[in-house]
Amino acid sequence: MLTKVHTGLDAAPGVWWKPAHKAEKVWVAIAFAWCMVLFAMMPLWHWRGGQNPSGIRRRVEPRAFYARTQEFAKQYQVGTDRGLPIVQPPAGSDVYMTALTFQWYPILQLTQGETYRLHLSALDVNHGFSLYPLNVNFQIVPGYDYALEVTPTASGDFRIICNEFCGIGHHTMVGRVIVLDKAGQRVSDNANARLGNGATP
Ligand SMILES: [Cu+2]
Repeated sequence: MLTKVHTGLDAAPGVWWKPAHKAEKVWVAIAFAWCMVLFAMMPLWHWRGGQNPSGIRRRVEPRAFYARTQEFAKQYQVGTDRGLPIVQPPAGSDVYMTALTFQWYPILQLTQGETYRLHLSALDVNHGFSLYPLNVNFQIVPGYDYALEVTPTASGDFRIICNEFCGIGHHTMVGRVIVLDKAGQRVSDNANARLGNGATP
């Protein structure tokens, strides 16, 4: 006995479609109108929103940026933590940080209330800058210098987590930013220090 199998190549028997019901049309219209509202809010948020980063983007050669970061680290190095230099730049200066598989180079030591121009870029692949436990997130793309005007508002020992999968050691890619208090002292009893890998130099 031969059973007819419906393959989808032929139209299904019977009336399988019906014109859209009035209610369905109304819902499609509402959904479309809402899409338009959200679409219009994108430029509105860009111009009126307070959450936009103050970033300046410039093209850079990744190796040149890394060389500049190394030069910067050498200039202002004040210590070492497991092979990575701890760098304390003067207030108001240009600060460099390079993301590479699988580290954030170098460790920055900044002062609360001072303003810095932080330059971020990657040496190899895309990385994600996520300052923990604060909600600060940026894409770090090789070939682009992403400069941000930053003023740390809280002292402590912060971690940078890579939030863009970058390879086999991605989960180990944890960086560190130390923010000294206004008197230039390290905050010793700080809960933030225990949130990351808990290292103390
Ligand atoms: Cu990563």
